[in-house]
Amino acid sequence: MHTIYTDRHHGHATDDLVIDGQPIEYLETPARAEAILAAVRAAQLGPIAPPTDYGLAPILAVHDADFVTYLRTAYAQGAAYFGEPRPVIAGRDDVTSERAPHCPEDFPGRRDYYTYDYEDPILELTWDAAYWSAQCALTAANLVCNGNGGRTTNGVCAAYALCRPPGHHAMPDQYGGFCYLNNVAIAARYLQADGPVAILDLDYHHGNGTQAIFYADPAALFCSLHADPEWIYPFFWGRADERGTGVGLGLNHNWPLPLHIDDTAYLAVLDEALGVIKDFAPRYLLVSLGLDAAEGDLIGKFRITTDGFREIGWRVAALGLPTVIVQEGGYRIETLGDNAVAFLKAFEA
Ligand code: Q9C
Ligand code: ZN
Repeated sequence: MHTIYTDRHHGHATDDLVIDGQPIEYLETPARAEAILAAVRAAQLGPIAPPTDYGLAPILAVHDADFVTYLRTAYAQGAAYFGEPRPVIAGRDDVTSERAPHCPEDFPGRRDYYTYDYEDPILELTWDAAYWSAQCALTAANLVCNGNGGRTTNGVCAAYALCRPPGHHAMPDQYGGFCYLNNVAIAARYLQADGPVAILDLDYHHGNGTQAIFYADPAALFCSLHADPEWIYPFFWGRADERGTGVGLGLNHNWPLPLHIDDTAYLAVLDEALGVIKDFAPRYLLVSLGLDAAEGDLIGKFRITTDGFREIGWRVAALGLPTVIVQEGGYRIETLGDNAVAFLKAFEA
């Protein structure tokens, strides 16, 4: 299987970042992607290739143009406003479900309008990292729709986008949850030119951005297994009764799960989701591969083992669909590589 990767994410790094005199702990680090890359290389999964540049058009097919302009210019706007360059971080201190009816003209107003979160920094090279992360997903999508991604033993085409920063929390016009551009949604919208798509979100957190983007879309099925948002980020989205709207009604499926769920219980729920995807019979499948469902994750509290990820890989591959696998979260550096490779190798077998 091809892996699409670029080191353009390195500039989006908060190492040694101090904000208002306080060092910040930000677990979405370059070391995450590097650990997965090293494991993919060691396991000889297949060619590792850089992304092709598909430009802004496929990004603007998902995200609001003014939001994209803001992301591109926020760092410079902040530097002009503060009189010195510094990380742009929202002025609130918690996640919000509120969406203001109006976007302010001034910098701090726009800054807080375009995120629902509070801890994600926009650094000098954040836009660059987010842009190329999205291009990784698009490049993997192109390999799959052209049939060049490498085939599994049952003849199905699949490719892996080693994206960083992740994407599934990014809304059409708001960033949050370590995510700026919704990589999986950008790839999915692109592939919809060929027919309906299904998105299976396995990240520990609910994929609220992806859900929002396709909520009224009759050509996209969204299935997400995640920690119950009653307790866990993103809190305001991810309940089982969120089923889609209008012509998309019935095509959104959430499985909020108890903390500390183990392989056996998780796999039983996964089988339900796979049944829903099978019935929908999409042209393509996209997997939001979060590895923060792993046992011992620094943020997630599930107990999925490396054997569990292998079994998940087998079962998803058994759908026999051309598949784009997009990296999302996962924060325990020590096991990220093993779990990614367990899933990806199993997917190929
Ligand atoms: N101090 C993804 O996994 N809150 N995003 C974490 C830890 C945000 C996770 C708080 C969690 C976002 C892609
Ligand atoms: Zn996550």
